[in-house]
Amino acid sequence: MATVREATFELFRAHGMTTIFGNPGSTELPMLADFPDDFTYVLGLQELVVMGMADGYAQASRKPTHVNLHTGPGVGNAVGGILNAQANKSPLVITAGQQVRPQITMEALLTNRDATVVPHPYVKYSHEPPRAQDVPGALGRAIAHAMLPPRGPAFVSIPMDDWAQEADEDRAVRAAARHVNGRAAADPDALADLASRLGAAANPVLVVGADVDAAGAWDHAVALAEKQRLPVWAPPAAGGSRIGFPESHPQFAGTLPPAIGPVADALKAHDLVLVVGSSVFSYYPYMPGPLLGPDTALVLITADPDEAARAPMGDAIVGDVGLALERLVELAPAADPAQRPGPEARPQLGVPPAADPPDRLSGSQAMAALAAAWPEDAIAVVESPSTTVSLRNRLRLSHPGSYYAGASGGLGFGIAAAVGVQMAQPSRPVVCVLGEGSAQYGITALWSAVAYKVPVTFLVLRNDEYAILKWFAMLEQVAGAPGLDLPALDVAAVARAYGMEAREVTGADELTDTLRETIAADDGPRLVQVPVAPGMWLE
Ligand SMILES: Cc1ncc(C[n+]2csc(CCOP(=O)(O)OP(=O)(O)O)c2C)c(N)n1
Repeated sequence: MATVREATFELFRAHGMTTIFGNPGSTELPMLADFPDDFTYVLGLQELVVMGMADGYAQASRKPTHVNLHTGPGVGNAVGGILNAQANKSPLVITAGQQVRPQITMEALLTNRDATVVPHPYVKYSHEPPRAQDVPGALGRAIAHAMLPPRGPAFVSIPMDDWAQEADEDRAVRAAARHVNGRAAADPDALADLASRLGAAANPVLVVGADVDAAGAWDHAVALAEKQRLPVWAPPAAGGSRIGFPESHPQFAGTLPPAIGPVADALKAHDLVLVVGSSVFSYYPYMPGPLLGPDTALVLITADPDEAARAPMGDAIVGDVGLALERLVELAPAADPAQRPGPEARPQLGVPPAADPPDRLSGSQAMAALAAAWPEDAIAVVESPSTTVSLRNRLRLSHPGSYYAGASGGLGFGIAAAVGVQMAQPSRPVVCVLGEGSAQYGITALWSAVAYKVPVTFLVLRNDEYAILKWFAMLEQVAGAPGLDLPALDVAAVARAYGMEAREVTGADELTDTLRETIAADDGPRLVQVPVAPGMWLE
């Protein structure tokens, strides 16, 4: 007879979940006993980075991914990462150890009291099975929840004495054999109506969001834009966790501004805005104004019923964004070039603005130096607030699965996610661009990159401050706020302490040459630190 542990590992095998990201404690050891040879355990040194590595891996592999946490304290540390995973729609199956059942009610040490409560607002399913024999079924259900749209994390708390119990063979085998497919097509009438509206519109526009990348639907988005001759925007940057449309395409208009008034302004010349695979919208900061111009209508296509319900304006159609785009390409009429000449191509960006002080590169110069070293197929994992706009403008990423950033705005995602993305995409170079402040939240993931020889290039922009917060202070008219300077934070020195090869470079050419070298190296991670001038870089 199989044990609960054996039956559960069979279930993970059946779903291709043979990589486990974790940080173990005594309550997790019974799960890890006799660890099978066909499974890989990836150790993260703190739970936020365990979450981040799994999140990057799940998004880049499109597979449900198992994260194992240490009872109450581990889940507590992981909460910021669970919030990120929810915002990223990352299909994570999170397990946490728990006291043995006979000691839970007396709250013995390491009891995860009310285990399902803490992660609850950020997960789709939060459960502690009533019996050991229910563990495989609960995990099967967690996998289904994680993978059904909108994808996201699901949580199961598992008492440590459950693993050695005898499994209920029939239920365990049936749980392992289940596959739940959630790729639901949108209402055909709604799509036909939308296609007519597109055809009849004078000046429609398309906004392509992160979920188009997650759905593998770039080609359909490009086909619709080209057939209908639509200008294409990316949603406001804060919601831009992935890129769903080639940013070098002549019809790509740029990233929408982040706040209500400016978004309405950017879209006011259009009579119809079609948003696909994004919330409407992830606004920040608050700049009031009408949500849209008086002559502008909006239609959202999303697989997420909550996104559809909470949009503050426009119509919404719920369904798989890839299937919907594919069908719209068939239904929408080809636009007449005389009536829709298409947008003007964005101008090539010139020489980046010089820095002050002049002995440091500007953030835009650093991004231009990165662009000069950029291989076509590289992947950017980005957590560098003051240079994100400049990075997008200069790299103009144009391949699917090439960009990952935390959708919740919670720092501590970048380094860890880059490790997970690289593990899921071993044949593509991964470059992680970080502010030196952001890097600190997930810094221990540098150790995992070294330990597992994950060949990410980490580029750290060292500006000695929380630049974006100084910019927000200006917008919010806040003077005299403390805690916005970061003197003497040397991330290269920290990386060396974790065993990583790291260097600091200063000039633009030196930066490009160094990045070319580190990106080509595939025997382990490298870190390149570059001092940049303070400030925000928006070109
Ligand atoms: C977990 C978490 N804590 C705090 C913040 C607030 N925050 C947003 S940006 C930022 C500063 C980032 O500094 P750095 O990485 O050096 O980037 P820069 O703005 O200088 O480009 C902070 C602290 C956050 N987003 N997430």
